[in-house]
Amino acid sequence: MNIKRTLSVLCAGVILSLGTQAMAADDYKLTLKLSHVFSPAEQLSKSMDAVAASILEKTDGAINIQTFPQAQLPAYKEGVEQVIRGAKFISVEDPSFIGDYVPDFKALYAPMLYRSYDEYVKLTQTKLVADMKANAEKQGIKILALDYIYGFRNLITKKVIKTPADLKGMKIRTPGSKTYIDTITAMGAIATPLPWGETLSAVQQGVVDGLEGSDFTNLGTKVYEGPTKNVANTHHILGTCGVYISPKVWKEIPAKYQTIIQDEFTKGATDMVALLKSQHGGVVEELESYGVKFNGVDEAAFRTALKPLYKEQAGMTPGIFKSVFTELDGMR
Ligand code: X3X
Repeated sequence: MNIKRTLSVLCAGVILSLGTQAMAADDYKLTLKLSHVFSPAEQLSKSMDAVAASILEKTDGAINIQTFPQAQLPAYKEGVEQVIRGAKFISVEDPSFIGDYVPDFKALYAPMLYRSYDEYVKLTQTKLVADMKANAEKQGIKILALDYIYGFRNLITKKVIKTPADLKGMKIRTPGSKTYIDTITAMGAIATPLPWGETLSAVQQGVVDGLEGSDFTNLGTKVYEGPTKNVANTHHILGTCGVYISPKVWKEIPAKYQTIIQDEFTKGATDMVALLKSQHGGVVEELESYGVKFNGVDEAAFRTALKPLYKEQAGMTPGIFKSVFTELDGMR
């Protein structure tokens, strides 16, 4: 076959395959189930719904993300396991729940690290965290976002708490990850892990003496209606959620849709942080109008109590805490 004819056959083949890909991309449809534990009244839920709607619209219906709040589907550790298994599933949980697969994320989500939302957001944009995300992808977790911040977590109890000694013997509900259990234990209480769905009844029935969560959680899930009317402003953990999908599922998605999905989740987090910053003052006022009382705490005493947690755990990158503190010091 002469050169000219060979070239024209090759070109026809390339055009055909591009055409098929384009057609495939145009015919492409994917439904993903997105699971989280937040109630529909909380901003996290609203933000996930808004991002899903925007992705559906911008992909002309090709990418349909069905959102499931309040742990209707597997959530927490079980939700992350769905991602690891390669399910068509998006898990929205705080980074402590991917810490079992990439321990360095337990350092990112360690207690009393951040003084503001912005410090955390800036840290997520560093090479240090980019390397952690690359490692997560190797472990089967593609991270689409890390900064769906839902507020600093405080102690929410029946009695006023000011020092670690005040927590002695008190059962405090936490989510089920090691980070929370270690944090509340080090702060002086008896960590009592429960799924969110069992938490308010446990408080009502006196199974626990209190819980810890953000002011947005307090308002959004009506914790304030129960007996735990005292909030100790410990700010012991910055509550934030990441958005996780299987790399196997991700790479099957046509690039043009990947770009839309990534852009919308990135924008959704930026919008949510701005919203919570503007809303926090009003949330505190509204909680106070329901009889919630806020108090300061002996921050130095809690920092001292939490210091042992900045020790590298199994699987962590040597010096990870030093790297995190260096980045944060550089911002201050
Ligand atoms: O993994 C996502 C959150 O960190 C889980 O925190 P949790 O179980 O205290 O739930 C927060 C509430 O706002 C849920 O409504």
